[in-house]
Amino acid sequence: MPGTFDRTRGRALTRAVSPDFSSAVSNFFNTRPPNYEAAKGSQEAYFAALRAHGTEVITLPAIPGYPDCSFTEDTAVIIDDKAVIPNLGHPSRDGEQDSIADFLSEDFEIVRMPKGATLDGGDVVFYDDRFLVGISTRTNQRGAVFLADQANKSGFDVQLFDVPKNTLHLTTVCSSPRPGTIIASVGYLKESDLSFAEEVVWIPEDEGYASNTIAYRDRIIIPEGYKKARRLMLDSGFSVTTVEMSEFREVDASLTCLSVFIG
Ligand code: CIR
Repeated sequence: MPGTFDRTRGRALTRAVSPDFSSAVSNFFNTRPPNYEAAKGSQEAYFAALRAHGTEVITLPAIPGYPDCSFTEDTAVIIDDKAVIPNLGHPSRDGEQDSIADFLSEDFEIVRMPKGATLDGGDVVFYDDRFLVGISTRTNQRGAVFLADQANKSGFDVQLFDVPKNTLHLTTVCSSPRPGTIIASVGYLKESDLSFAEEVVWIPEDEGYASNTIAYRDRIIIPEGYKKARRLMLDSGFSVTTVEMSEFREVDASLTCLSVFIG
């Protein structure tokens, strides 16, 4: 069973936007109250973009009382035939993972994290032979080490990062769209952090939100409205699709947050 790491992106596990979306956690961007209807429209456009690239989109219903439940990336990390189910790092979100675990138990061995360890899947990026794992306000040392141990057992290396305090997750400031390539935001990660990568595409800090991408070989999805980032992607040989993400940005969420790829 292939996982996120092989970039097949055959199936995406997603969840409908919560009707309580206006109460979603927002610790960083937060310039205005988020709008439920607009977020629903954005999510539809996002699903259409995934489908246009060949992904089957599976959408679970929203969970009452969990305004952030559409950010399924945080609720599971797929490593080969295992699904590591974390304890989410924000108390208002812990619990979202339970029905995800039920769903995934059909196809994956479920590995639960011990009490006291926390991790959001948004702190995990797969790069070729290794998992990059961020320690952040959501992912604690125990959570990162637990994930690292699971990845090592499956034969993958792990590189730990300290996620800068002025951003939410590792995926907020970098992604690996194709083998050998990392896209990273200036001002958050340093060249020395990424010396293992064959190619790093640096996105200017004022467009750093566009360092979070989803790609299918040389076809990449980026958020709408980031002209410099778009130019850089084209120059790096990608064809580009954009999705309007401003509603999700208000609550610190990026493109990858809206899915966990499960095959
Ligand atoms: C939160 O603060 O948890 C949500 N409002 C946003 C989560 C974004 N998820 C992600 O980056 N993987």
